[in-house]
Amino acid sequence: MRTPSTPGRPGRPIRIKVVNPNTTASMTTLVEQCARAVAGPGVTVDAVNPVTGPESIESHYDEALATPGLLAEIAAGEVEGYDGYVIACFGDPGLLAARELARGPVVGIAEAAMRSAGYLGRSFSVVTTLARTIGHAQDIAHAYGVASLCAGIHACEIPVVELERDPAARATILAACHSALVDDGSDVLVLGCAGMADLCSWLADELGVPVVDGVAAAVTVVEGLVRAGLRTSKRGELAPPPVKRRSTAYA
Ligand code: 2AL
Repeated sequence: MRTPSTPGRPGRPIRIKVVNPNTTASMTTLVEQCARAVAGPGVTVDAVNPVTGPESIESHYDEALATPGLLAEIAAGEVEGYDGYVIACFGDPGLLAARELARGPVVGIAEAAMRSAGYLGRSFSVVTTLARTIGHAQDIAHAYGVASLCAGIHACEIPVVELERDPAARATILAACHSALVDDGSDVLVLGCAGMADLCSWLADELGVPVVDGVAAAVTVVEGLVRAGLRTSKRGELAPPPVKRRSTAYA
């Protein structure tokens, strides 16, 4: 029998950098706790957020403003020696640009959650923050090729920063998840915001269906890809961006 080989696998602990692209440090702490909770032995996870940019991302404008800070964190991560990255915002802002900068895998939480949900049931429903983010979530579900599995995307109408502050948030999200499952006839629930990550197992117990938190899903995927010695392809579209003059922090 041939000896299995895993080319490019790091011969040291795997280091994953989780970037919360908004500037709310308390949310970064929550995301880091949830990310570390699923990381395997010998895996270190550090969560960071940019110092400049919006406090939350719930519009196309927010996404555009958050992306330079996110990319600066990816570029810094390459110098710091991280093996892979998670983009911890459900719109997956800057995902393809981040892949151009990184050698290791870069996984967005929406992509990881929606793809993982496809393994767990016939169809999934998403419960997100504001209704204005639904169109973008639909767009990326199409882009990832999983739109046919997505039975519906629903808003709880709680702004991102209120997820931590609003004492009624848990009950509102639970009610939104319950009616999403009933309305859509789906059998898996996807959480549509990194700020909901800490509610995942409680919601699964309450709802009696698998609940996928994208932070946990993305960490698991990055860890698995790195363990398997797999990195971002540098052959074509995701090769490093062309060298040119750029007046940005990360050029
Ligand atoms: C998010 C998220 O995950 N982080 C953030 O700032 N906004 N998603 C959302 N649907 O509002």
